[in-house]
Amino acid sequence: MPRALITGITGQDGLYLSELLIEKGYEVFGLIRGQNNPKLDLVKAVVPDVKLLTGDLSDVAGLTRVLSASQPDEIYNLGAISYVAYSWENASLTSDVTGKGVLNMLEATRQYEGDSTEKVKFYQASSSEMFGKVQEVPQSESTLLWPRSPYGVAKVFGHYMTINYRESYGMHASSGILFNHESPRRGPEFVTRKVTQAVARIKLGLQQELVLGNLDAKRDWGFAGDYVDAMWRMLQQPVADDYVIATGETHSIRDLLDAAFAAVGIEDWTPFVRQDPRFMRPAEVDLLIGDPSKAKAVLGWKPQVNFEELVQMMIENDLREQTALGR
Ligand code: NAP
Ligand code: G4F
Repeated sequence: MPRALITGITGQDGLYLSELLIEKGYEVFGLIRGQNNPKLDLVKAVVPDVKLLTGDLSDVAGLTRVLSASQPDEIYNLGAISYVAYSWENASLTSDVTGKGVLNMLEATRQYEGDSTEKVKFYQASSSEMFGKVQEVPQSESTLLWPRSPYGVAKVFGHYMTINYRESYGMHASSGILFNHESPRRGPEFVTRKVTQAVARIKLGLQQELVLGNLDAKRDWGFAGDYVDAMWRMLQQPVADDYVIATGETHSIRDLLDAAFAAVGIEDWTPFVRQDPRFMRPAEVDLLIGDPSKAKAVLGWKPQVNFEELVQMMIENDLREQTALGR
């Protein structure tokens, strides 16, 4: 039975990846932080077979202990402070966790691997946010990185550290440059879920208004369930490498509003949406669109859920959830 360790087990991707690996027959260990993590019950309910170990990405001694306890064949480093807007207010903490945390995981892995000839396979959750002020359209593995947020800068550090550990120590360390991926498990602070939750509540008469920032930014949005499959495929390759994972389509926040309101039968959303500078960012990433052709050719990966299906899935989930809540 292969063993996998996942950091960020309580997050959107951690849950989908745990389900996938358990279905494939893995013994799965998850790193959970804090002495009373509020998402512990959710993890236990969704993936009861995952074995949880406590630790924090900023504590390398704790990570070393977690590696000895779990003895993993594969490590998926998904843990991060992942909310871009929050990263300006907490730049130093974001650098420590989202940036230096990657180095801590790589170093703990290198020490755990020791002189063994069996390579531990390491996955780093890199991000399309690294492309920032994009230097090429669409963005591929060779596009110059130009991050626009403290989060993006921290991800660039983690990305290049992963490549450096691969090149310096021959580690099987791969980096997935994943474009935005969403699901009914997406945190409500991200724009897709904020919109689908609000649209469901407006439809049910529980909310009157949706307040947003920049409506013109464009994102390449895919389904998280498809993207965790790409992570697993990367670690099954004989040689580690970097891959862009994306749909190759882009949509603006306005397109998202069109699709979400249309899904509940509202054609004109303008009476319900207000813009507020509070949600504007100090520096914006205007356009993301990925070129996933390398992942298609090498990993045999392609997205299964398109933009309209994704929005429909999230709206249906939020209508169910908000109906049950009823307030
Ligand atoms: P998410 O839902 O925000 O989950 C982040 C996870 O990181 C949570 O489990 C969180 O645990 C954990 N974490 C935060 N600080 C930590 C710390 N100090 N030590 C250990 N764990 C910590 O993120 P996601 O959407 O699943 O994304 C997974 C990874 O992919 C992240 O690295 C993200 O930056 C990256 N990524 C995401 C996307 C996307 O569109 N979703 C795209 C590209 C890259 P708590 O519950 O304890 O807070
Ligand atoms: O949903 P968002 O917060 O996602 P963002 O910033 O693209 O970051 C996500 O994707 C990255 C991959 O590219 C990940 F690495 C990262 O961890 C995260 O998962 O914002 C998307 C867009 C932005 O342009 C933002 O300015 O939506 C715009 N937006 C407009 N109004 C808003 C809002 N975003 C949020 N969160 N809230 C708003 O009210």
